[in-house]
Amino acid sequence: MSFRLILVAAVAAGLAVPAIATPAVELAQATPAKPAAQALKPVTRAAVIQDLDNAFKSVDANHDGTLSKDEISARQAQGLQNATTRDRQILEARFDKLDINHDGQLSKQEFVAMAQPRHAPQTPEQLLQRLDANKDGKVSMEEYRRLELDAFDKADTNHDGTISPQEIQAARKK
Ligand SMILES: [Ca+2]
Ligand SMILES: [Ca+2]
Ligand SMILES: [Ca+2]
Repeated sequence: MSFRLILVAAVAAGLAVPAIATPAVELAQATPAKPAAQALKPVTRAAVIQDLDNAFKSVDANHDGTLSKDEISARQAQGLQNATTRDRQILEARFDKLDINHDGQLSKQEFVAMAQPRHAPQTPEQLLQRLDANKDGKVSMEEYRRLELDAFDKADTNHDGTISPQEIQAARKK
């Protein structure tokens, strides 16, 4: 529970999130990374819904209001590709720093090759199964919101519709 909440807070705050996440977060993650925010900020329920809905719409390629396995699969592939590209950029930058004397002991190609293509922690089928509450084989926007909002509501202990920095801290300690 506390883990999921941290994800909710992190996503809403635009922070980088760990690789393991709720399905909705995992898909949301597949969108290009937002710049990292520094301090914890209050997170409103409305903002969480807005983020989830935006993520949902970006996955819903044919705009029919539900997410099919193919749409989930396509987004996963796109996200993994972005992540792999980021890995390579980081490694290239690291190499440029290390290779001070340019003696060619380790070729850039070999070094960058260490970045293996990423693998999704869950198959599209598994993601669909976790999100698809009514088991009709598609994910509705309501279903997409559910896991995250459950976590949000548990964390919002005074039920004012906002997770304050204090509530975020409290949930982390649980
Ligand atoms: Ca669709
Ligand atoms: Ca469904
Ligand atoms: Ca609150």
